[in-house]
Amino acid sequence: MPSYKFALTGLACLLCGTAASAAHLDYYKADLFALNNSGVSGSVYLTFDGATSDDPAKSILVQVRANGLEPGAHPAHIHGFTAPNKPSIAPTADVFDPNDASQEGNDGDGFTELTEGVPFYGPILLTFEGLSANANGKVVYDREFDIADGGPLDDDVYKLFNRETVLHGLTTEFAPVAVPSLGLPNGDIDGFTAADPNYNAVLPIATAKFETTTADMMPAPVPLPASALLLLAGLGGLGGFSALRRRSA
Ligand SMILES: [Cu+2]
Repeated sequence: MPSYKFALTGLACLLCGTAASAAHLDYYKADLFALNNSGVSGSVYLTFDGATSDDPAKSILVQVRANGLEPGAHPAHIHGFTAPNKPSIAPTADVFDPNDASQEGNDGDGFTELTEGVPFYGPILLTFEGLSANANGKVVYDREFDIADGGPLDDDVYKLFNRETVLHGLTTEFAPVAVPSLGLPNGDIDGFTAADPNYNAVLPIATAKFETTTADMMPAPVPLPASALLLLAGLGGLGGFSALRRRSA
């Protein structure tokens, strides 16, 4: 009987362990809507990795696959409100006409500026650090971020379908305008006053709200750069070589 009992306990523990280690993943996708005639297209994907009994840490994997950006670094974020379940709204053409000065908070200068977008989508909740476009204006970005338990990006508390992504940064030929309240020397644009071409780092270029999706809709991870592959091949080669030496010795 002791051996039977041991076997049963072992089986129970095995099942228990399987359940505990099962990942708690939620998937979201935002199909980008171009703002300010940026020509940007693509999608932003989130994989929320929630707590399990053997791994209480929470994280979000951010994946951006986009085209049509100016080459170089771009600010990009998840925006949202900290009030429970208050959804962000994408300032797309159906809710915000940048030429309509009669709309509250709209200067009617043809641009959807940061200061006009924030009331719709809320403050920054997460910055996609290190995001940049290559020489062809393409972004392929994967990065995982730790998420505070109970914080505004904890999908268990504030569902991520209430959140929104915004990509920023565009060169225009209009006069930059300071936004002292945000500490930005050129955070706005006077779309009525022509100027030399100048880069406005915070001008929104694309936005979208996240929608729930499934694992099969997520992009493949960023392939390793060629240098990393060479290094791995080199390490593998060395390992193979030493194994060969051990055998022949
Ligand atoms: Cu932003």
